[in-house]
Amino acid sequence: MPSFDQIRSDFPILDQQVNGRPLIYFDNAATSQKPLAVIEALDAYYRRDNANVHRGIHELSNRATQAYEGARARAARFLNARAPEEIVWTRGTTEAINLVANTWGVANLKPGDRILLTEMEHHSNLVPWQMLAQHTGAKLSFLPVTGDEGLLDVGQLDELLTPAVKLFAFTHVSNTLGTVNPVAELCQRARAVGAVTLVDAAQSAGHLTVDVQALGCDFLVFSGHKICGPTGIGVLYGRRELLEAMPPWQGGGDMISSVDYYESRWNTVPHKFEAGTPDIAGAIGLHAAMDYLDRLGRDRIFAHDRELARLAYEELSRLKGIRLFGPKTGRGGLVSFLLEDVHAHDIVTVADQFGVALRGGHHCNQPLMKKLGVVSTARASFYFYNTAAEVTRFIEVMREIQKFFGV
Ligand code: 7TS
Repeated sequence: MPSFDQIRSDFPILDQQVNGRPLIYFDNAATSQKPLAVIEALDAYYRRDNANVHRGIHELSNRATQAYEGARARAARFLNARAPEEIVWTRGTTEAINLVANTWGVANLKPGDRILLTEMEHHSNLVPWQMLAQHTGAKLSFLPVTGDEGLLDVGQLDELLTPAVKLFAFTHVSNTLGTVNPVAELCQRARAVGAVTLVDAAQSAGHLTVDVQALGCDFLVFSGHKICGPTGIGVLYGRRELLEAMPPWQGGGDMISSVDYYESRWNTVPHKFEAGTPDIAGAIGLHAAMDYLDRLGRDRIFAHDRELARLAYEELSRLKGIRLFGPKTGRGGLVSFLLEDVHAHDIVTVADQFGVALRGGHHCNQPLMKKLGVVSTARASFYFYNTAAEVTRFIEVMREIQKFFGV
């Protein structure tokens, strides 16, 4: 097994200077970089095998179909789903959540029902449910976050998780706070009142082992681009009985079994949810990414990311006037913070001058920002190709920024 230092050469993009300094890429929660194995899988597909899927009987179409369906089987193994039919390809986390809202949600929710979310959801696990609530007359409730420490106030579930709750949707790892939520416990609590669960694994699937059977969730979603795969491809895992009972969403080619002028019959799952020519190359690239991550070992990746986050948190907490968000211990691989008297965008702009890529803003968590009483934070998010030396350099840069702004 390669060490994490050796794998840097698998990522050509990391070997460059930005503003005259070696690039330190700490914006992995937004999107990860891609290893050669993924870039080469895309290249090989387009050079050798490119054709449409599920329709030709010629050699190239057979190859493309096999590769596309092979990637689905790989995604099922990646999540320990019971069968490839439980994997629906989507454009990403956002589209997967919209698919569930517009199919399962529209079919199952009625006035008086409740959708339970948490106060730390990304807009993509909030806005589709607001739209669904408007459409169906269902109401939203929120499991609170405990302030700057950013834990879910699980004690409030007794009150919030009533039989009126038909869906409990929550994130596995918070993209702003770094909190790692107790998914198995939350799913079990939801099941006890008959609620369906949706886990947003956008920030977890590429960082730690995600086993849908062990977690006991009904739906789980993630994006390929955050786990070393290409943009434009993502996964909706759904329990087969649920997927089979759901109406389709988009209509078109591939999602039907037969079509008449006035009506059609639907294809079997998962094809019922995949209208039109899909992102074949994306699925193939994501297959290579999943192989790559599992060769490294997701448990090792998580241990590495967490150690960098722990180090960054500890070093940042020594800075004068720092405000840190999220749990003190047990966080995932990212740190959100503010330096007194310096706007988050200024931190990010000046860090960029030193070659350090951070993110500053509301991180698609506007309601959470309001709750924390801020408009934005700066965020450093780590992955397995980042090093402790980069964290040390990042802290030096933060000191430079404090000097620059006279803090
Ligand atoms: N859910 C969570 C928890 C996320 O962090 C993100 C993206 C999404 C959903 C949406 O994923 P998409 O691939 O469909 O866009 N989060 C971030 C971020 O933290 N910075 O940029 C994107």
